[in-house]
Amino acid sequence: MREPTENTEHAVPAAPAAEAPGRRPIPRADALRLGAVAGVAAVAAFAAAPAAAAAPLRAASPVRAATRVPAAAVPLPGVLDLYINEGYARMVDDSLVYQRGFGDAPTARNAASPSLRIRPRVFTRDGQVVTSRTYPLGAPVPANGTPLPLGPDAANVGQFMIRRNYWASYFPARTMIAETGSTVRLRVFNRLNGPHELAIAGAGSGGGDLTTGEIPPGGEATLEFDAPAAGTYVYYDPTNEPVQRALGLFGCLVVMDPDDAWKVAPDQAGFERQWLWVTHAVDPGWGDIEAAGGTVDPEVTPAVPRYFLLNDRSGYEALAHSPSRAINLAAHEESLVSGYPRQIDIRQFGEDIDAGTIRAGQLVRLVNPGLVYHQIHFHGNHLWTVRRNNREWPREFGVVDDDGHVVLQQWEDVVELEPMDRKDCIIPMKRPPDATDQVWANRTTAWKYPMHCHAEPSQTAAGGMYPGGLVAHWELKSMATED
Ligand SMILES: [Cu+2]
Repeated sequence: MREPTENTEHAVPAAPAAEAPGRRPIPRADALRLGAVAGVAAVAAFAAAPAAAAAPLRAASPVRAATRVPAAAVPLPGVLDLYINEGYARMVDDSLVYQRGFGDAPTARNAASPSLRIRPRVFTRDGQVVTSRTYPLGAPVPANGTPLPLGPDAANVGQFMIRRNYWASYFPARTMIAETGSTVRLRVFNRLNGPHELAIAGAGSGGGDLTTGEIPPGGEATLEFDAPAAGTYVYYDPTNEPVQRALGLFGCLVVMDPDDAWKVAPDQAGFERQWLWVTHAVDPGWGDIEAAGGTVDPEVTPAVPRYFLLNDRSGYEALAHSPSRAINLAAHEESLVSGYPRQIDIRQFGEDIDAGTIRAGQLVRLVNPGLVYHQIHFHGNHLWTVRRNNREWPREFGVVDDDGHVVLQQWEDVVELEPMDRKDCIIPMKRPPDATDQVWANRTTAWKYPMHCHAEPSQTAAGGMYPGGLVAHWELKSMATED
């Protein structure tokens, strides 16, 4: 049931911020925009950084001997380095498509495995940057992604008692997690021939954006800021919006309170574990234009996405039906919602039953850094949407916004997700309402339900190959068998 975590792998030592002589805290307003400079001068922006020369060089990712190995920068304690790289990413039909991304290490354009997304990192309150796919750090990780229950619910046949504040959750590549009270320190290297930028939508004071500002070709920039309020954020390159984002320059920042790590936000919905679902739509035509040195003008060349990804997987790979055990395991851990049924009214956020147990569902953070409107549709259970773009929706006196959307917490079997949208939803993991007693009492295997996007083109790959696109499923487990 318990597996060793990867929490300590590649851990960066804590920045001795408090002890560093001459450290002057950077006022928040100043920290929001430290600006971009070419060369290494930006290092000076981190006044607290100890002697960089003492830190060991980080090895570049392995490449073929014939390929020139790009040099990685000397890492700084407590600072996450992001490399704006380019390369060719494999799609679900084995096509190679030109993409860009914020990677872990400098890689060449022709690298077999270009670094186009970071491994998940956690910025802790005590100043560390920890490489970890799971959070909370140190919490037990659910095998295959599925949290085991505490035990049967004696009052409700076929249902289970859920552990309170117990299980860690897995996060996909591209994720940064920041604990509230932490300071996020980023250094961004632009390795490409055009200007780029890293911005974080809605993470600034007053709900504004944070940004490095423009980073010239070959240049670097730093960005340091206090973790914003608990919530779900998108970091991305707003250059020639939405082109650079669509080419892959995006990721997610999730902010959580480490003292209350099983809630969406303070006083908000509790959950058993959480899932971060990041959608992406890939237009190979746009990639071809930029790869050839051109600049996409969306007016001249409207986007025609041909691949639709969930946590960077599509179709049979997103569904964990691929020949690769590693891909299948990652899909189960990061995307394919699973758990044991529990008696619940999800509108009672985190109702205590007995000590150590809770009535709660699972949180799905839906994020769309891509190009197209998605319609996230679940069979089996409806979802209860609690927040959009980190704003709580009301429980009563709902309103209709300027776009005609109802703003009210409600049951939804289709959750609309506009480009740059973030919605926090709870899936109850409950007995499906139309399962009769006789059927339910005789259940012996897991019940699996589809999730598919109702925007039908997103179900395809390369214009066909249905269902090769944005799909998933979720599972209500059964203790009756080892399913
Ligand atoms: Cu359906």
